Amino acid sequence: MCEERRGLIIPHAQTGRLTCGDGDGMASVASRLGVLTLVFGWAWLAVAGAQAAERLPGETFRDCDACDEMVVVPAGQFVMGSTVKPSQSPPHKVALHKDFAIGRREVTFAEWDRCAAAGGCAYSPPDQGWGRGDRPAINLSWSDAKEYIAWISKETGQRYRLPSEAEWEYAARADTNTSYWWGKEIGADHAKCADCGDKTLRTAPTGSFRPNGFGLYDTAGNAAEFIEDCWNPSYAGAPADGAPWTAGDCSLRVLRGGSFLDKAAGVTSAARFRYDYDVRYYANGFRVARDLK
Ligand SMILES: [Ca+2]
Repeated sequence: MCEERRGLIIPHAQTGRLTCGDGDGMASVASRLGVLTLVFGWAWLAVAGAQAAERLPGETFRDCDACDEMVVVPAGQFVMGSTVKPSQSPPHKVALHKDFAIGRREVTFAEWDRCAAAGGCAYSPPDQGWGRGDRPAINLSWSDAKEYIAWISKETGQRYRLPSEAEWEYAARADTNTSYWWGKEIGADHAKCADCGDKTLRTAPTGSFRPNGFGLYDTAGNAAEFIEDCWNPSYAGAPADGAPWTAGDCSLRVLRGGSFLDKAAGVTSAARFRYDYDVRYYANGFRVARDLK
């Protein structure tokens, strides 16, 4: 009887001979060699495929030429929230156990319009006369965002989703614990907001400012970003594992990062807002996240 493990025939480690019984004839050995080649060929292809699918933290990629540019964010721990406002309290430890991918930019009008043209997104939001292209798609509700998520998932065969609130803040902080990822003060020309230097009250093309340490653009300001979680007025009882908070007032959803309309306090890494899930507003958009294999 040959040595077999989980359906694989194991070659002898030293001689290369099959560890078959003495009674096997040459035809039988040749047949088994053929099986061996086939099995190990499949095994090699499986390993090569797994390696090709593996993405490393910091790696950027797109699932298609016109798809959202994604960046891989490493698993890790951080302290979420702040003591500045009751809605941001209490600060609490969150551990994200898996790497995940998140959009480097807010979903742009170009990306949204592709979804609309394909019939995946029913609504074509107005751009306030500021232009489309690389500007963040605005005038969107949480429900609109979910339509885009469903469409891009189907188109690419990947599991896109909205970020959880914990994932969003972790990615926005990028290993910082200051009010802004760039430091303690709002300063000038770090983001698009009402206190950020250029005071024109409109969006900027995504990626107009330096990205944070994880490679994300415009987490602070520009378009406010819907995330998956239901609204809760504080973090008492919040998940500690990075999962979305599915309990609470789910007719309200959370917006993060503030927008071009907000002053300094509204665009901190800890700032939170709530909005009706089905109401559109000209400061509100979103960015996507995606599971890795
Ligand atoms: Ca933003």
